[in-house]
Amino acid sequence: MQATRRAVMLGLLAAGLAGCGGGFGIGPGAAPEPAMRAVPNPAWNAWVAGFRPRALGAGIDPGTFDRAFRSAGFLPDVIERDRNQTEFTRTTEDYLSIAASEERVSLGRAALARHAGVLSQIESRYGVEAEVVTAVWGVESRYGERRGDVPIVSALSTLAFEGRRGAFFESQLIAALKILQSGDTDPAHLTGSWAGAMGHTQFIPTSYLAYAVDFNGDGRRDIWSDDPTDALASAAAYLSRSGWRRGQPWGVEVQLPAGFNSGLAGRGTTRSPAAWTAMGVRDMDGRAVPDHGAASILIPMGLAGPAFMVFRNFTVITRYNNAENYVIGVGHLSDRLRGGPPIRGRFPPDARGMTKADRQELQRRLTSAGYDTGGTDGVVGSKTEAAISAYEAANGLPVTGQPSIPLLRRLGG
Ligand SMILES: [Ca+2]
Repeated sequence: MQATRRAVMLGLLAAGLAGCGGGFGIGPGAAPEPAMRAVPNPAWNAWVAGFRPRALGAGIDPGTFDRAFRSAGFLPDVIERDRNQTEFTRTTEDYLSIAASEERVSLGRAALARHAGVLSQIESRYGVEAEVVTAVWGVESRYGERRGDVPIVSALSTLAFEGRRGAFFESQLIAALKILQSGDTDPAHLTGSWAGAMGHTQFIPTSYLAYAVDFNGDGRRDIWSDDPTDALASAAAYLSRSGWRRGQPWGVEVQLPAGFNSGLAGRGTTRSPAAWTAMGVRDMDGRAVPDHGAASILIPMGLAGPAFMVFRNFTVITRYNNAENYVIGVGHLSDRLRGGPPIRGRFPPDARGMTKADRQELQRRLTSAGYDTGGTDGVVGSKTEAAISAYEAANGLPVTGQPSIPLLRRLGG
């Protein structure tokens, strides 16, 4: 989970398009973050003292600054996360297995029903469909379940002090202090992920300042509280101001004609749906795709995997988070929340020659043999690897922690 989130975060931070957190709610590990503890660090204290005049120069008043830092501290775990170089990017299949799992779909439909009134008001005000706002919520924090409890001033000051991308984190820290100065929340409630994404929809502080709204009218833009109203409206405001077109799809799954030139795939090539139709591209029922405006074809797992025709609203979601899997995840989850079907195209076997069904079967067999894989979603995460290692060790095999067809066979039927 950490690696996934981190890869997404880094991608969007590096691209300078950072809107929000990038999928705090995405991950095979259902467990929340372990609590992070501050430890004394004289060098961090010195950095804070040196930062204080810069913050005051940026318009932060001394009282706000001192209140914010009274309970703040250096968080070594944040540095560890930031330096952890084991990041990787999940395949689109794995990403969708998590982002649009049956569980996340059913939780989302329940959330949609529970908040139908306010989501409908948000849709009227901002022109962003309830299912889309709910899908962002689901991917970002699992509908508010994983908002993050890391103190933001501590996390951002630790990252700014550490120095790698220090300027970026210092600007986020100043934005966080502005949030406190505005009175929208107080230091105890200013919490989020280790890299500074906050609340139900995982806004980073600068995005909060630019887009957060007080939708329930209590005078505070509160994206942290149990009531998701302001956070959902803020996400809608963000998408709306990024150019969202109501009633238009983000994309549709399509089938490509035999011999389709994969060089035409990618966001860099845009054509009208009619032009794609003329080339033989069809929706999954074999019909021409209606004209939703200029469109690109995406084949995130190559020609052997599913294909999507994507439109302007795809690009709007990239303003929130530029990772392609993220946008497909949010878009597809919104379709599922609207009652749409799962992805119909086949996914190719992974690098080990295993399909998702193989990986799920392996997880089921390990589970029945008494090794906890943390679920049977077909996504190989740290729990599945640990289960494989434990099985291998107990059976006198070389310990690899890696799934394989021979291992699946060895585990029998
Ligand atoms: Ca409010």
